[in-house]
Amino acid sequence: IFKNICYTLCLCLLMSAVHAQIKEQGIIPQPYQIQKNGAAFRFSPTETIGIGEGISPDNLTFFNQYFHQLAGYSLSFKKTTAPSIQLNIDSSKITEPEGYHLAVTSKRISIIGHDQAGVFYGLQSLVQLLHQSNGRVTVQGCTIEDRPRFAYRGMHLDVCRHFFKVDAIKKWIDMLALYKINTFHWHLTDDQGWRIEIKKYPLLQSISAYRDETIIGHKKDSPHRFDGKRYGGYYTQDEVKAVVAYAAQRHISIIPEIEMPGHALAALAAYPELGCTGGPYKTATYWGIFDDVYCAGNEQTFTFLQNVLDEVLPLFPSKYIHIGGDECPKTKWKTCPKCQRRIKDEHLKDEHELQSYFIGRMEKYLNSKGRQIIGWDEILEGGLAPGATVMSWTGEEGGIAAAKLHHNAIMTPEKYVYLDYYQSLYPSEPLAGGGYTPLSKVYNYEPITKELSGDEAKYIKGVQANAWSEYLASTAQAEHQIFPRILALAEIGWTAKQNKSYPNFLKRLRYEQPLLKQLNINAADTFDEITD
Ligand code: TNX
Repeated sequence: IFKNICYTLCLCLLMSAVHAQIKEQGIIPQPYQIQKNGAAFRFSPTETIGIGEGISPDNLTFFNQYFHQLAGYSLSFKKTTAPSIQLNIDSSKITEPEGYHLAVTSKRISIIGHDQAGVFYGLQSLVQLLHQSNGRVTVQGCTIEDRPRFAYRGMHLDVCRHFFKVDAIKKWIDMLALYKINTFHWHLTDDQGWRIEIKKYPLLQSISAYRDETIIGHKKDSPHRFDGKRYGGYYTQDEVKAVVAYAAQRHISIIPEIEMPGHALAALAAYPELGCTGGPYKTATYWGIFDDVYCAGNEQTFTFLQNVLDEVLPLFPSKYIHIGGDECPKTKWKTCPKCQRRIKDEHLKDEHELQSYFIGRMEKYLNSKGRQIIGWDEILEGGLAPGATVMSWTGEEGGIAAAKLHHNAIMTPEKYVYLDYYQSLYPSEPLAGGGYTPLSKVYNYEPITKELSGDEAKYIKGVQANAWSEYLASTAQAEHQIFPRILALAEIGWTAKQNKSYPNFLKRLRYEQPLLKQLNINAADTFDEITD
């Protein structure tokens, strides 16, 4: 009897723990307003979702993907009104772009979005509220009113230092969508590899996409791992198109980055006539900054880049094209007769103004094709191109300066939001980039600094976390660096400032971790500083 009582007691305790878990479960990023009502909606396989006027079934396909994993069955939907689950668009009721209203009672789930994206984000919140227990899928009762703080919520991924296959990219795009991130910045060209097929320049595929060794280590002299094999790869244009379409279904815009005038060694290895000295050059086999860059005095450079962009633009419908602009040493330009002639002919003061000339010229070209440019904050040097958006990485100063000049800016300061940096001080952390950006530091980053007036602050369009891949030698390692810190970034981008709280975020993260596991994400669990 005693044994039985103990058993029952344990069971009761367990049940209440499960119940508590359901109650505590939350959403990342934290919604604008959320009120729980203690009810629970129970799904059954016969349920049909009614989708209102103008809602794309794509929104639901994505939801069903998660739902199926959890429940073992999918929900069917029809273009009508349904008694229990209903999705609608109503921009007069929900006034903010990407905003939505979600209401769950024991009898009914309703999502109203301002637009398609709003409905989609309502469904993402629903995914995070779903709970499975004893084979039953339930969602806790609540009323949510939600909308983003910033229009631009991004993640960058460098696929040059290490290459990631299309399947991995798609998997991560799914994750970004789940956390309401709407921009994927795809860093496609760099010294260590050129990763996008350009049909007019086949040597970019046969030479620039590969390097001699696989390397792990920093700079030339630090510990290397040479395995003697050719390393590399690239995405075909068909693959790129497929990824862009996949992302668009998930309300993510992909911004391609074609680096110029620096970080160009891989391209120069194939087309040495584009460098100041004429080469020969080799695709870089270690990390860092290299003196050999595109020659700014050579017309062929501009022809090459314009031809490249002519093939890139049709693949990416994004408003923005990233042209790099960072870390471009001026050493070769200083002694290059063609560059010096250009400085003279264009009445430029120095090599910094030559960089500005370079970017300005490329901006004009892209504008003529209906696109806007984004560049790293070094594009401020020597004068900012007229319509450029600044991506502020060296600090926040670049973004502040841009906003004061009434240029759009995106904050991505390395000190706070670099995902290649260490996230904990545990000795078990794998080799990472030189900085330290633990979860709390990412979370507490505030993109609107006090130097900006209310009017100037409007030019800060949002935030982005950057995953440089020098040390991301595998998809598992990439996931370890990206998750869970990208969830903190998502909350900076989406959640109203007054609703942010790190302790509360950590609580919600605890309930998010099983979902990350279930989705096969190798998230770090030693993600914060040792506090003793
Ligand atoms: C700086 S951030 C770079 C990258 C490196 C990164 C390493 C930026 C615009 N340039 O080329 O990969 O540091 O953290």
